[in-house]
This record gives sequence, structure tokens and C-alpha cells, in this order.
Amino acid sequence: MNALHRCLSGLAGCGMLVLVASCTTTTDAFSRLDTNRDGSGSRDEFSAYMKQEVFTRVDTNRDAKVSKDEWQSVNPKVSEAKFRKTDLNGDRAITRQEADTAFDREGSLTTLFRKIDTDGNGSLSRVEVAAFHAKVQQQPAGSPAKRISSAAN
Ligand SMILES: [Ca+2]
Ligand SMILES: [Ca+2]
Ligand SMILES: [Ca+2]
Repeated sequence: MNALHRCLSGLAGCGMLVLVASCTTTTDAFSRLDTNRDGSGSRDEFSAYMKQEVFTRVDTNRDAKVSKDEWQSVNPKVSEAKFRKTDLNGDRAITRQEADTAFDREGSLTTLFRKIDTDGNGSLSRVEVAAFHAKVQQQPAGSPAKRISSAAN
């Protein structure tokens, strides 16, 4: 397991899947990511989009908290240690703030951003996102985190 795979086995993997799965449709993820509509996804736009998408996606009962069961349903391999590390106040529920803190600590979104930004100009084009999506699709079946990290290698 490489560093990116470790990051993705956390919360970021779920959001990445949302992005890559919907970036080629009409009401697509790229348009929602590009909040200032300048045709490119900045680092801040990517980070804000991913944090929001991941949380919404994982919080299936919409109570604004992620339980261990909810997290496990998108990532069966999430460990008790990982959950505890993310649940900063130890109340067995992860709030949006706790999730955002975990993303910033892991640095997983920054790592992912760099992998998708293949021309290294500091912003994501629709073409870069679509190319990454295509690469993920080409990976052999496996967990989302594994497929995304293989595609990024
Ligand atoms: Ca933008
Ligand atoms: Ca908590
Ligand atoms: Ca770029």
C-alpha cells in the first residue's frame, strides 16, 4: 500500500469516486467543483468540493454526523484506530468539522489534486478530470481506494 492509497482508504476515497463517476455527465461534478465558473478547478475549489461531497455521501441518514457503520458501508476496511483518530472528541460520531480536520491533517486532497493536475499549472481542467476518470475506469476491479491510487501511479 503506497502513501496515496493509505490516504484514500480514509475519507477522501469516497469523494474522489463521486467526482470521477459524475464528471462526464451533463449536470456534472466538474461544474459543481468550478464554483466561480472560470472553467478550471482551483486547489481551494477542489478541496471545498471534496469535503462537502465526501461528507454528504458518507452521512447516509443525513443527521450531520458520520457513524462508524456509515463509514464502514462505503469503506469496509476502515479500522477502529482510524475512526478514533478522526473522532476528535470521542463521541463516536464524526462531524463535518472533524472530517475537515482529518482531510487537512492527512493532506490527501493536496496529494490527489497534484495527481490529477497533470500539466502542473495549479488548476484542474475538465480534460484533466476526465482523463483521470478514464484511468480509474481502466483499473482492474477492486476497492475504490485501490483503483484510484493505481490510476494515480
Ligand atoms: Ca474555478
Ligand atoms: Ca466526534
Ligand atoms: Ca492543470
